[in-house]
This record gives sequence, structure tokens and C-alpha cells, in this order.
Amino acid sequence: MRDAVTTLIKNYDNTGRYLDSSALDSIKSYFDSGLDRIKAAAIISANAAGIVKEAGVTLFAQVPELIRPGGNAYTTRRYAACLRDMDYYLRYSSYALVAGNPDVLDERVLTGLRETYNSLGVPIAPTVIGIQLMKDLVKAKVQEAGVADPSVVDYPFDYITRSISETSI
Ligand SMILES: CCC1=C(C)/C(=C/C2=NC(=C\c3[nH]c(/C=C4\NC(=O)[C@H](C)[C@H]4CC)c(C)c3CCC(=O)O)/C(CCC(=O)O)=C2C)NC1=O
Repeated sequence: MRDAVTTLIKNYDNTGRYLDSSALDSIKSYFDSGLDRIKAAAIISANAAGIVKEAGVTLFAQVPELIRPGGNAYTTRRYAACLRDMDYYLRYSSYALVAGNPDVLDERVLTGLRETYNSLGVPIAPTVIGIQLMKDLVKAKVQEAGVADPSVVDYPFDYITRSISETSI
């Protein structure tokens, strides 16, 4: 599992290069955005249960057939599994925000996920909606907290949705 700095160093070391200006710019931007990303992660930690719950309520209002008989989130067990998955996406997004790198998502969340979802009939499109709803809720809270550029929170959520849907957002 790697962060932005270890990933970059690994790449340069693989080819025996000194860090050049593009490497140093990217490290600088990692540190410059650091406080905002940490603030966002703290906001996620403090509000995780509420964010998952609110995104879930909105998702099931937007796509009510999910929780009707025949829907993939129908029955208490599957409803709970769906919210648990949303909680995974939120928690791992907070890790990726701190790391400034999606490696943790690839390693712990995304490997084999599409295949699992396909085999269980978990629909991808509403999952993407759920993840994007959580992103919007986090962004709103981060903005309220006075973070200058709330779009720092986008990338882990967008990375997950791109990976499971294999289409660009
Ligand atoms: C930390 C990494 C990690 C992830 C990401 C993960 C996902 C994950 N979600 C699963 C199931 C599931 N996932 C959902 C999710 C949904 N159904 C819907 O209709 C909605 C669109 C959506 C919620 C937004 C549901 C309902 C199940 C249960 C499906 C079933 O058993 O029939 C399963 C099958 C095993 C199980 O039920 O626990 C896995 C492995 N597990 C992991 O360890």
C-alpha cells in the first residue's frame, strides 16, 4: 500500500533517476493540499454514519425499486449489505485522501469487486449514484468547514466509480 510520495520515489528509483522538476512539483502539490485533505478525512470520520445514512435514504428515494421485492437491496440482510458497502467506500476514500494516492483502493476495495457484484446481481449504476451522493455530502461539509478548494475530496470517489463502471465520469 503506497502514498503519493512513496509511489513517486518508487517510479524514479526504478529507473535510477534523480527527482526532476515535475516530480518536485507533484510532491509540492501533495504537501500543499495536505491540510485540506486531512481536514476532509477528519470530517468524514466524524460524520461517517450520518453520511452513509443520508446517502442511502436519498439513493432509495431516487431508485425505489432497489428495496422492493425483486430489488437487489430488498430484505433486511441485503439492505444492510448495501449500506455496509457504502460505508466501505466512504472509509477507504478517507484513507486514499490522506494518502493522496488510490493504491489503497486498488489493493483493498476494487480487486475483484466488479466480478463479485456481477455474480450477485448487485447493480452498478445505483452503486455509482450512492458513491457520488456521499461525495457531494462530504464536499458540502468540507466547504462549510471553510476548505478553500472542496474539490480535493473528489478523486477517491471518482476513482471508485470509474473503476466499477469502467466509464468516464
Ligand atoms: C472492503 C472491500 C469490500 C467490498 C467493497 C465488499 C463488497 C461486497 N458487497 C457484497 C454484497 C452486496 N452488496 C450489495 C450492495 C447493493 N445492492 C444494491 O441494490 C445497491 C445498489 C448496493 C448498495 C449501494 C448487496 C445488496 C449485497 C448482498 C447481495 C447478496 O448477497 O445477494 C459482497 C458479497 C459478500 C457479502 O455479502 O458480504 C461483497 C464482497 N466487500 C468487501 O470486503
